[in-house]
Amino acid sequence: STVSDALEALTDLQPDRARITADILQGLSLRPRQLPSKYFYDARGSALFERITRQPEYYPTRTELKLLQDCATDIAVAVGPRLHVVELGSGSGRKTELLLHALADPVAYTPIEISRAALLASIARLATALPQIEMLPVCADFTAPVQLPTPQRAATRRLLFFPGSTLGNFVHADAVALLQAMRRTMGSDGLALIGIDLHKDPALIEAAYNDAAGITAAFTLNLLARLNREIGSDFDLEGFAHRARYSVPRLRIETELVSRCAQTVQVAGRRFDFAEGEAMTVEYSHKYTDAVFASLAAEAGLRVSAHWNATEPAFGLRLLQP
Ligand code: AVJ
Repeated sequence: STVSDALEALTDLQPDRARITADILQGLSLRPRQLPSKYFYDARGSALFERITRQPEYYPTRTELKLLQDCATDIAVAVGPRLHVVELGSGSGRKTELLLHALADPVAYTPIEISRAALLASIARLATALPQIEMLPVCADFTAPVQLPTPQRAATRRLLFFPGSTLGNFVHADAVALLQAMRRTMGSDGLALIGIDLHKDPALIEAAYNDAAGITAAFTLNLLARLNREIGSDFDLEGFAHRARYSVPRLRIETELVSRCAQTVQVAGRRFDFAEGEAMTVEYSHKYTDAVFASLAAEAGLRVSAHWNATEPAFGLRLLQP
């Protein structure tokens, strides 16, 4: 595609103000309160996430990029030619570019991305770098059902690309539901390539979510700024602090926004009281062992047909099939 073909093909299902408000009100009514991490990704949130990926402490992105580079040829052989590649939460599309260059004659690429700004920027770059591939972008929350666009040229099968350990942002039941939905989307002859961060020294994991430059803290707090702007809430950004701790029994980073004082926040005409020290959960980043991941996939009716691991720091890619 040319860049203008790609923009013309864009399916726009970006969550609207009513959807976001309903999700936030629901999360604020829970105890502990929860805000969905998918709303981190407005234009500024996506830009802050890109800065996180360049922090020395944040190992996942560079480790996965290197792993993809090292095993790109193996992956291309394992998945075969003429695929329709569909990516969940495509962000900047840096990993995709590597994958698409390695595959044999890919037919089409569908990035599904909640941040329209990130999606448009990645499409502009990829359409220019890979003009032979049909670009069929979708701006949407990938956890909601999405009707996938059909490529003009027939693909042999679909490959769902889900890198970055984004699966780790889902609690067990939601991860199983998402993998089941992916199994239906890929079809009986389809494939999924999933990146998963692996359990390792908790100190290394915690450092990755508490970078010294404070970019992750700014990223977490940006959620409140975004909500204030888009749904008219009045969160005091000075009134909350970022906290990210690794739970060894749960194999996950738990990121919270902790109220620095007793305060009241208004959202859509409703008042929410916070006690001093009260924590809102904003994100989980689950880490996996081989056994935990294989059984998660099995629960969704998928089997691991190939796997590639990076060591020190540990990170994995898994090829799944129905
Ligand atoms: C979006 C899954 C790649 O959980 O590691 C990074 C998001 N949050 N730092 C992750 C994130 C805080 C990230 N992923």
